[in-house]
Amino acid sequence: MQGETYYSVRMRASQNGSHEEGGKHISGGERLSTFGGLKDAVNALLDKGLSHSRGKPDFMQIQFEYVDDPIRAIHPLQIETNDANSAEDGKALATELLQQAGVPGDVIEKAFRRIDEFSEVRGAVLFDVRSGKRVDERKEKGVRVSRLDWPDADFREWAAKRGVPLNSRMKEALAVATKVCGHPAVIAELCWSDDPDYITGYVAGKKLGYQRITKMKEYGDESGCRVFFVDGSADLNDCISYLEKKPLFIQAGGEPWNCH
Ligand code: WAQ
Ligand code: MG
Repeated sequence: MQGETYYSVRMRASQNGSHEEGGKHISGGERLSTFGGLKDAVNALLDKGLSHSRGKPDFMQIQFEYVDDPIRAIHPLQIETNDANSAEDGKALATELLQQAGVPGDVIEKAFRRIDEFSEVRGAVLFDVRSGKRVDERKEKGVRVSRLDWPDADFREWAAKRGVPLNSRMKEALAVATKVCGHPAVIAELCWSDDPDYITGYVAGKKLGYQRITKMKEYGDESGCRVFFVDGSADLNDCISYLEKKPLFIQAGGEPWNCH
């Protein structure tokens, strides 16, 4: 990967107009690609946005741009799967795991109380573990983790070694969580999909790893969330710029996750 030139490729799709016009968010995606791989990357993102369980988009934007920054490769977080019998169980388990990662109980409660509002955001919400307040000031846009990718051959090898199914959604989520937890200001992440046909979610943390939770909501429910619990006394501009701009590959043979 070293020495090659890479491009950040991003897609967003919505229905009933663009996101700016108040359209419904359908799908988003991000990749890192060589020049030669651009056609495949754009096509993969086009497919992702066109065939989505949240609906048919009438607005889509796909763009690529040159990445003028060396790209590091880091090792994916450890993964574990926790079974939950109901959405209620799943949320209780998520609360426990977030606490284990160092998020105070009252802060978790405050975040859960605002979860409907956060589910309207098309990126992630940054939530301060000190004040129990949202601190990203990005409104319905949120913070979108970009400039990351996990080369497929490496993912396949990683999955085969662990007997993990080749689930592209898990691959993407684990890549996001690994990048997110790589920043020192991030204490933990809470996420579940806004897709009505996917009910597994996760809590992730540096030491905790990527803890999947098999049921976080009911089938048919179109509300998801992505909350990054951060230490509000840290430099949050640095954190946001890392999440949006710092290019990163996930690679089984890469550096340990705790680098930045
Ligand atoms: N950066 C920030 N926020 C994002 C990003 C990103 N790159 N991608 C998605 N989001 C936010 C956004 O608000 C979405 O509405 C929400 O997260 C859910 O995104 O089996 O599929 O892509 O191990 O629907 C987790 C479990 C699946 C996977 C999560 O999320 C597994 C999922 P989705
Ligand atoms: Mg989604």
